[in-house]
Amino acid sequence: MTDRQSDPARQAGRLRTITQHIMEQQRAHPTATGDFSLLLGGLTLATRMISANVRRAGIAGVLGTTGDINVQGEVVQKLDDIADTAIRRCLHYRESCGVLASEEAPEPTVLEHPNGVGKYILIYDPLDGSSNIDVDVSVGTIFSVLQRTTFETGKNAVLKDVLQPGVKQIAAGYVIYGSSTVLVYTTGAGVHMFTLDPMIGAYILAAENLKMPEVGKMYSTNEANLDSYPEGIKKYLAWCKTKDAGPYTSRYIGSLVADFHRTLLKGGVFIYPSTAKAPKGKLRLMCEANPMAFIAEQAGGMASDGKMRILDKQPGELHERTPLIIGSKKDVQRILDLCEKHGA
Ligand code: P6P
Repeated sequence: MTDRQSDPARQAGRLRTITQHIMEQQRAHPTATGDFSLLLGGLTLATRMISANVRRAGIAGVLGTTGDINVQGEVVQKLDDIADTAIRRCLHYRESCGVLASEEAPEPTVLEHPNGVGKYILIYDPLDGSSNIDVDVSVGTIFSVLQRTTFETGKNAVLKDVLQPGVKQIAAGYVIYGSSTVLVYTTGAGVHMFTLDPMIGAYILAAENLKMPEVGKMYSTNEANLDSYPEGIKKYLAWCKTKDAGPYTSRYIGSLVADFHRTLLKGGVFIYPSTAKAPKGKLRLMCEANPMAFIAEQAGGMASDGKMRILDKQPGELHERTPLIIGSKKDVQRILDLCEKHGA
């Protein structure tokens, strides 16, 4: 290696953008036609727009609510609307995208293109954790990509096409708008992480093939709901507090993307089980649990609803909720064993 090549500055200067990385991933799929890169390119553009808005929220007059209530029965934050609009605007003309299914909208939207309907379905939560925006807690965009199985455009046919189990995802990811804007995604060939450089507006590769620690020392759950938790979860949380366990540390931010991102990097487990207030769980199967489960499994972790693998669940409706136990394999397995013995 010549001096120049070994020069750290030169090494440090080597960078790979997400666009390049997606193209490389695309080439790894022999049947790939570039359509997939077209879709992900539109999505990364939208998240750059969302990041710019989130970072100026307090001065751009975009804090607070629109006064509307969404299909989830939640008050819509102004930034929810801005994020959803950004994604729709950036994906509308990407011919590979045929259907948009937003957490903010009651039904999927079919995108008509001159050459017909695109082959991909994008399911997304435009801004998860948005109730935390006004207090400057990290929020995020979560996305899941499926392939259309039929190209019928009738409302029921489209919905049937969208309601596929998580195991059918061809890509999933999230962007966390935190101390920096970080994008994590998988196409089934490992989990890769990028940091947005605001100076040049490009996502730069930070880490490839991320692996979740096999066991962690952190659990993440809203213990205010403990009384109504399933018995198996209660037993696990009690164990975490014992000397035998270490004990564990509790960390809960109340923003799924932030709690999951920490679990991915540091290990441990995030638990949102059924509660008295949310008997079927609070988190959405298709736009939250499935994408995070795909990433977790690609990073060597696990994701379950307490009884079955998240990715095997057949959705019955677009905005279906699910309990979610996700994180390090050994932690999740310990919970599942206790749930089997004491009740999930
Ligand atoms: P709780 C945010 O509203 C969210 O949908 C997830 O991002 C987060 O994990 C969860 O709800 C927090 O719910 O009931 O603990 O406030």
